Amino acid sequence: MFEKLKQKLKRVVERISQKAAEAPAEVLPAPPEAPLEALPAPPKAPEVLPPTKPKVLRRIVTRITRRELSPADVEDVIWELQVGLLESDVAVPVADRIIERSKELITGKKLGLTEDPRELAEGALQQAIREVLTTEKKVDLLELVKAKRARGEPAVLVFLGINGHGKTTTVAKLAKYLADRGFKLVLAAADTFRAAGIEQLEIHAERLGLDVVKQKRGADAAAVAYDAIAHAKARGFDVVLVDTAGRMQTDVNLMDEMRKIVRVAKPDLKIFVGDALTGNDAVEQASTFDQAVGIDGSILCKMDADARGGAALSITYVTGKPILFLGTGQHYEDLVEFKPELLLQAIFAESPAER
Ligand SMILES: Nc1nc2c(ncn2[C@@H]2O[C@H](COP(=O)(O)OP(=O)(O)OP(=O)(O)O)[C@@H](O)[C@H]2O)c(=O)[nH]1
Ligand SMILES: [Mg+2]
Repeated sequence: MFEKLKQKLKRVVERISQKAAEAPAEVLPAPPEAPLEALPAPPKAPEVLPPTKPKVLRRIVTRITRRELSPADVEDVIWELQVGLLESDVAVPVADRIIERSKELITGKKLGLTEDPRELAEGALQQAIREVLTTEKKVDLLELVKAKRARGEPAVLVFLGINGHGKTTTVAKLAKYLADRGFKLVLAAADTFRAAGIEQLEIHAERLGLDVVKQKRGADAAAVAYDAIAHAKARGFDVVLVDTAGRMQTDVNLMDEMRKIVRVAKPDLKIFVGDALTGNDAVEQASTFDQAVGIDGSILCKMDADARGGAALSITYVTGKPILFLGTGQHYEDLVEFKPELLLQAIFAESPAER
């Protein structure tokens, strides 16, 4: 993951530190000469030397040796960053934001001679990327489920997205994740549209030993979700996971069906499931689904196969909604709770060959 971006960021850090090394050190101006007649009488030589004032001295030393990168220095280097971000399929507004923030954080920072400009540059890039991966509104799935359980209600999660991007697999992975943590749950086979959509979910339910609520193919998907919620309430279950049909944002009927599912099920979370391999498309799709029903967060699948990482870097900033999990493979356990630091580590960690 992030192969291209990693190389570019490394070069950016290198070049910024070169620039910092070339930047002229700041030199203290000479004190203004006092007019002759105003010269005070020379002080009497003290009998004992006054104690040195290390703080003052240190301040003078650092003032003399401080270097600073100008906006021009950074501008010269930043296009490398821009190329790296765009080649990695980072969405344009996100790339712009990362670049602006990096510039802000790097320029005007004063560096003492002993400070490592590499650390300054890398710290600034990390901070800029961390910011686009962080949302004000957080979603804590386990807390949400526990809070609903305390109220005696099941938490309802609806999974939405384009055909084949990983919804059903993610429902199964998340079902295992929640079951492993002691929650009782039911799956709703609300993909009544695609042939074998119901069977696919049933196979997962059987393997995981879970209940699945279904109707016939072609049935009203919202009714299936409704039944599953009733099933969970009747049995005191904690969570309902609603799998839905894949749909293109251009398919008016299926988009209407999705709105109906949301109206009827009143989910606690509407989760967009995207395919990281589709890069910028996944980000645009998430925005369209957000406009249609207001998503609460995303899960990005197929991160294991994604060399560029652009969708993962962009989707939070563009939608303003957090990534909840990353799908990292085709097994039930290939689901990772998302934290911005995870991606930062993946981007900035040195590969074993570099160490
Ligand atoms: N490598 C990898 N493959 C995944 C991941 N998540 C899902 N897949 C695969 O992607 C394919 C499609 O997954 P599904 O879960 O059927 O996708 P869907 O969104 O439910 O598809 P529709 O029901 O047709 O809309 C399957 O072959 C999955 O095994 C992942 O994180 N990594
Ligand atoms: Mg499916």
